[in-house]
Amino acid sequence: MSIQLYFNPISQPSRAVLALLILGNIPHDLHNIDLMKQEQNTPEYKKISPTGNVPSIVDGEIVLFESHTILKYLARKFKLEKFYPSDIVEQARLDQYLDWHHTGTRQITLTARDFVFYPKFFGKAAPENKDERFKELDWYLKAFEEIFLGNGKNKYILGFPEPTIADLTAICELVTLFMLNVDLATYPHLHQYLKQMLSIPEIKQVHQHAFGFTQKFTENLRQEYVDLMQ
Ligand SMILES: N[C@@H](CCC(=O)N[C@@H](CS)C(=O)NCC(=O)O)C(=O)O
Repeated sequence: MSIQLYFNPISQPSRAVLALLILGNIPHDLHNIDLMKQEQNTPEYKKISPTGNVPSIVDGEIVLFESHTILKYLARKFKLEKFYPSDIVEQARLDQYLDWHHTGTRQITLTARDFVFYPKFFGKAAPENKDERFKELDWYLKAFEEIFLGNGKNKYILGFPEPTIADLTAICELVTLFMLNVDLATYPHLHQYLKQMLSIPEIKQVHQHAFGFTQKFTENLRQEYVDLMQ
């Protein structure tokens, strides 16, 4: 039976789950939830995801929300050992990143939401503490480089030899840096990591829609982003 994925291609955690479904050759059907039309808040969808968020999945009787829960479930169910090892110590090492991600790397999306997305699409005023928020973001990006990429020593998060679910979730957030037009020269290890991850065709593929969207409304989009997505 195919996994039913409820998602939106602009949503970072949705893309992470989609990437694993594709890379893991897991049979699946896609159900696009239009966030602009508030489809995430319909009573029908809330039976699947009571938080009113994407992504969520239905696997027969099993209904799950929260992307990291879904990623671990799929990797375990389909025995995708290289994406999420069965060894509990290795799992715990990866879980460190997965937990940090929600309040760490996810700052990228929260910053893009408050300073780009809401003002542009909903006419909402950007917060006044811009300098403070961008300083905080800079701290998180440098922490990502140092702690998880070992300042360039690690090809993949925490030195795993191949991309894991930690990398799948991370890259989806990092691509959102494009919306902020951040200069990647400030983060050389992150830049290198983006190059590596986006050289995987399936990973690039899941970001095409979101990138097209970014290209449409970002003035003076940096050439380095276009190069990464070519
Ligand atoms: N921690 C959740 C985050 C899910 C989330 O924030 N999804 C956003 C899209 S990226 C959403 O569905 N937002 C709906 C809304 O804001 O109403 C996960 O990892 O799945």
